[in-house]
Amino acid sequence: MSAKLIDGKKVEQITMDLLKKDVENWVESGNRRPFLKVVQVGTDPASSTYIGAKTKACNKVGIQTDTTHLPDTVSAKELKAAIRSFNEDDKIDGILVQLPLPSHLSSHDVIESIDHRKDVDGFHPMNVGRLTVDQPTFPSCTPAGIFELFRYYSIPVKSKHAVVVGASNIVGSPMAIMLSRENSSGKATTTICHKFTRDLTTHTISADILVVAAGQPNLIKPEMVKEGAVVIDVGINRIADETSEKGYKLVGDCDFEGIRKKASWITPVPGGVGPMTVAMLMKNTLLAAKKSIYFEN
Ligand code: L34
Repeated sequence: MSAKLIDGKKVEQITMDLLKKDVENWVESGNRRPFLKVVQVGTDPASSTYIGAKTKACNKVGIQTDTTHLPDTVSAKELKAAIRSFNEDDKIDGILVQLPLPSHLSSHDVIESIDHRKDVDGFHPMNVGRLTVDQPTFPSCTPAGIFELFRYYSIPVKSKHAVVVGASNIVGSPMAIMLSRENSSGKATTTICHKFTRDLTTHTISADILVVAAGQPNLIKPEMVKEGAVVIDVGINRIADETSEKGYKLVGDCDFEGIRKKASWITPVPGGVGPMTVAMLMKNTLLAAKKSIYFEN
């Protein structure tokens, strides 16, 4: 078998075109243009790249945005004071603090200081909690983007065995919740694997849908994948490469060339899940502006 390619760039473009129309309709009906506030602490180059992609996407769909840059020496108190001022600013619809944060800052504390009605990442415990009990919420962007890809390519999820490798708060955990819930588009039998899992292959080999978000290049090899599986590679690792202009190349967590001979569907890196993360952030920001999830008190 040779896997069909899941083209994240293409689905991103289609999604963004629809969102642009939604934003224009919203503004033409007399509403203020949506506004996304991004916060970057420090100068991590990967974070700068991702924020660049988000800013570009905002410009494309007509969402206003700016980025507040804070030094990596910023104290928790100063960072939370900045977030408080954004919470209180009626012109700001969505707030995003790019992760990872420098090690002296607790991402839990920082995320909890964001008003959950502006938490367009869907990382606040209120939004994660609502996700787990099937209440309207901001779904976190990467899992939501993966579900968009399933929908676009008519890849069935219900009653399949889904295996998620990696249990991070950003991807693995919310992905597993969305796959497993009865009332969502999931309804899959779901296994979560993580760094304490014994004999990873026992689990991955039985996956109809394999979602890999471990941040470890070449973790998943062809012999770990079932014939005909759907393989979603969320990993985005920078590997030194002198032949490229940037000095690095991007690879996922899967042996792409080996696995594409066995899988039925596969996402490339780059051009797979990454672009969808950004498109879903635009969607959540519009939901925040429309107050679709939480009503004004
Ligand atoms: N708060 N922090 C917060 N929210 C997020 O949703 C993220 N994430 C992850 C890191 N920290 C975060 C992102 O935005 C990862 N991530 C992200 C965003 C965009 C892309 C990848 C990861 C992306 O656009 N990827 C492109 C290639 C980009 C490149 O050249 O490096 C792709 O085609 O995969």
